[in-house]
Amino acid sequence: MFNHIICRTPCKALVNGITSANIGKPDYQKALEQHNAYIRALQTCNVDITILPPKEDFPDSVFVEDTALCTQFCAIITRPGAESRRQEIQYIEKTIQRFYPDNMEYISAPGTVDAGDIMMVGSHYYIGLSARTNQYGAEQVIALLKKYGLTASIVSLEKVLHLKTGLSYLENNNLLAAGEFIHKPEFSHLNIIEIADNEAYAANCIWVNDRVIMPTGYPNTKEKIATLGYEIIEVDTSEFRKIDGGLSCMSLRF
Ligand code: CIR
Repeated sequence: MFNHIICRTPCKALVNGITSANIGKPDYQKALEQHNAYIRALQTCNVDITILPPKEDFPDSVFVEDTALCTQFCAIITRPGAESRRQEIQYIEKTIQRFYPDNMEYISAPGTVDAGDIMMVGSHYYIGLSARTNQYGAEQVIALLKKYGLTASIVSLEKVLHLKTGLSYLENNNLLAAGEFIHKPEFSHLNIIEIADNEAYAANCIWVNDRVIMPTGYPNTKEKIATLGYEIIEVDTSEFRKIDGGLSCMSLRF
C-alpha cells in the first residue's frame, strides 16, 4: 500500500531533456496536459500527492523517480548518473525530509545511482547496473538498506536506460518484463508477464494500491494486465517517451 506520491510539474526546458529516442522533441503544452492526466489518475488511487513546482534549470526534473529511493524505513537521496541531473537532488531533499525526518541516507561519490534502476519486490530491492548506476552506487544502496533490515541484489542490464524501463513489479508476484529481462534467472520465481518488443515501452507501468497505470496505446499489454484482475488506468505519455521517460519516472511512491 502506498500512502504518498511526490511529482514535479514539467518545466519548459523539458523539450531539451536527455534523449536517445530519436522520435522528435516533446511539445511542452501537450506534455503539461499529459502530466495533469497522470496526476488525475493518481488522484483516484487513495494516496496523498505532493506536486513540486517546475525547475527550469533542470530539463529532466519531471523525472523525480531518479532522485530518491523511498522505502518503508528510510529514504536514500541518490547521486544521479547524468551530470546535467546531479543537482536535481537539492530541490527534492527538503520535501523528502518531511516524510523521513530521522532516516535520510545519501549516496556519495564515486557512487552514482538513478533510482529508476531500483525495483522493489516486497522487502527486496533489485538494482540495475546501467549507464547511470555504477557498482559503487549499487553497493552503497545495498549497505544502506541492510541497516534497515532490507535486502538488495545487483542485476546487469545492457539494452535499456534503466532497470524499470523494461520491468514493472505489479505486486502479487506479477512482473511485467520486456526484452533482455524476460529470461533473467533472478526473476524466474515470479510470474513473468512477457511484453513483446513492439510494445516494450508498456513494460514501464506503475502499481498504485491495486490499480495499474499504464501508457495509452498498447492493447496486448493492456489485455494481459486486465487478465490478472487489475483495474487499469491508461495515461498518454507520448511526449515523455520522446525523452526516454515513462510512467514510473514521473513519481516517487511510498
Ligand atoms: C534521462 O535521460 O535521465 C531522462 N531523459 C529520462 C529519465 C527516465 N527516468 C526513469 O526511467 N526513471
